[in-house]
Amino acid sequence: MVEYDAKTALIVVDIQNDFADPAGSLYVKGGEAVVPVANREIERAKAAGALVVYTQDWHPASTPHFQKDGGIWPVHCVAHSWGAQFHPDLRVEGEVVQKGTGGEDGYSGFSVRDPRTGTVGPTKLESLLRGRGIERVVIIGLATDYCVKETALDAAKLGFQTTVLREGVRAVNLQAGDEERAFEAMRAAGVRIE
Ligand code: VGL
Ligand code: ZN
Repeated sequence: MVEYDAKTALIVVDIQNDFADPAGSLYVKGGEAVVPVANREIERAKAAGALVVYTQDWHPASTPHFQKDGGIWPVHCVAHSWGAQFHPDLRVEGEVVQKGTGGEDGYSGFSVRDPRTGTVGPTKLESLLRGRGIERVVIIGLATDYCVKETALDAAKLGFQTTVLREGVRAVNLQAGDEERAFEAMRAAGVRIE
């Protein structure tokens, strides 16, 4: 069981319809199962005075992130669409950090990357955490092998003590084994898998 306090932030990654609803365009198998886990952790975090923040994949209708525009993904999480909305059962009580809004790949909650130029820029997440004196982060959400992994790797690199709650994440597994490789990469970077 992870412990929360005022210097800990719970980061809830991309629990949006396109990933978490079986009818979503990039449905992650078992994605809906993370919703009650997230709600339980949000409750525990809040009770302990921890910060709760949410990330939201938020793409324009056309972006090189999408297959149809030269990328690898089906169209998903288009700004303001049903698929981009948080799962209706998710408790949303905290600040939301949107990523990919300018057509970038936004895998990490901390940074976005222009797929054409490779330029990486920050989101508001780090300054939000620093402003609250956060030292530790707990990460849950979707998907283990993309946004959860990249968010956890960035968090560890930025010096936050980082824990990923295994029960609260699910993987895309585009290739067999991606999930295990993601856990390995996170562990190698000093992330605790709980
Ligand atoms: C994600 C693929 C494309 C994620 C976002 O949230 O893990 N995966 N965009
Ligand atoms: Zn995306």
